[in-house]
Amino acid sequence: MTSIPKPSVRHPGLPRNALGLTTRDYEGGMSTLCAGCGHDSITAAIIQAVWELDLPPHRAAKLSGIGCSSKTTAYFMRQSHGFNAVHGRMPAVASGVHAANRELVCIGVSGDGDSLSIGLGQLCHAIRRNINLLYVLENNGVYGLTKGQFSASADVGSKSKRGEPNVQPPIDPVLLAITLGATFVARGFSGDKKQLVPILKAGLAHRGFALVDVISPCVTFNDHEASTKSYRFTRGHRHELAPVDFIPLTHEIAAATVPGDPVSVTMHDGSVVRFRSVGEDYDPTDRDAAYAHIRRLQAQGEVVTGLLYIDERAPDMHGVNGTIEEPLTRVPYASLCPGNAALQKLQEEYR
Ligand SMILES: Cc1ncc(C[n+]2csc(CCOP(=O)(O)OP(=O)(O)O)c2C)c(N)n1
Ligand code: SF4
Ligand SMILES: [Mg+2]
Repeated sequence: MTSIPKPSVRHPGLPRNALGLTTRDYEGGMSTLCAGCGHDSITAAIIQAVWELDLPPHRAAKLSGIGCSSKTTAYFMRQSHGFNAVHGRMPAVASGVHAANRELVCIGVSGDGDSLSIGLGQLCHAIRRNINLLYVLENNGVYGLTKGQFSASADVGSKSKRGEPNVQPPIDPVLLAITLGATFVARGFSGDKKQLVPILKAGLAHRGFALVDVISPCVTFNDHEASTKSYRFTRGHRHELAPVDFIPLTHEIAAATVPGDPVSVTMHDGSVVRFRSVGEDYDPTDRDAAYAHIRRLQAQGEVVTGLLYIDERAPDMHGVNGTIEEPLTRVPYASLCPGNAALQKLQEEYR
C-alpha cells in the first residue's frame, strides 16, 4: 500500500526501549484518515504497545483487509512485513504467514464490515484454529470507507447520520468469539489508551488467537446523537470490568502476587496478566461466566470493556497439528518436498 512518508525529524531526548528505538521508529506513513477518527488513536496505542514490548520491527507481520481500519497497517511499523489482503480475507493470509513462519508476530487489523460481513467465515475459522494472531477489530458500526452504511455490529435503534434506524440485530464479535472457543477475548475503546495498551500487549504475548474488539468512533458518519458507537455514547455507557496490568517477563514478576489480587494468569513466555478487582467477582478464565456477565450488562445498555476471557492452556494451530518447532521457512526445500518418486508412490495408493 502506498502511503505518504513522515518527516524523519525527531526530538533527541525521546526515550529509547531495550533495542535503542524510540516510538517514532515504530511509526509508519502519514495517516490519510479523517481528523479525529478513532482508528488513528488505535494506531497510536499499537505503536506504544510494540515499543514497550521491545518488539523488533523485522519480526512482525501486519495483515489487514479493506476499509479505513484496514488502511491503518500502513501507519505503524514501516520496517515490518505487511500484506493488505482483499476484503474479509485477512485471516486466511494470516494463517498462511503463521503456518510458514511461526516466529513472526502477526498483527491483524480489520473493521466491523471486513470482519462481520464478507469476512465472517474467515474470522470464525481463524478463531477455531487458534492461529497465533493479535486480531484488532476497529469497530465503528458502519462501513466508513464506503460512506457510512450500517455494518453488522450496528445496534437495533441506532440511527444513521440521515436519521434512518437500524432494524437488524447486531453480531457482537466478543460474544461470538467466546462462543466459538476463542482463547483471548477483550474489548477496548479508542478513547482510552491507558486501558488499551496493556490489553494489546497481553494479546501480543498470548500464544493463540487474541481478539481485541475496539469501539472506534467514525467521526464522519457515525458520531451523532442517535448513534451507539459515538464518542459520547461510549464514554457514557462504558463499563470497565477490572483494570488490567500486563507484566512482561523482564519486569518484577513478584508484583503479580499482591494479596487480594483476584486473578493472575501466567502466559507462555512467563509474562503475567493481572486483573485487579473493582468490587465485583469477575473470573476471566471462566468462559460461561464471562459470557453470562457480558450479556447481563449488555441488557442494561452497558458496553463492557477490559480483558473478558483468557485461556493460556489451549494449544495453538501448531500445537494441534504437531508441527516442528523450526519455522518452515528455514527448513530446506529438499526436506519439505518428498520428491517426485515419493509423490508417484503415494498416488499409486489411490489408484
Ligand atoms: C469484494 C468487495 N466488496 C465490497 C467492497 C467495498 N468495501 C470497501 S471497504 C467496505 C467496508 C469497510 O467497512 P469496515 O470494515 O467496517 O471498515 P471501516 O471503513 O468502517 O473502518 C466495503 C463494503 C470491496 N472493497 N470489496
Ligand atoms: S470515514 Fe469514518 S472510519 Fe473512515 S477515516 Fe473517516 S472517520 Fe475514520
Ligand atoms: Mg467499520
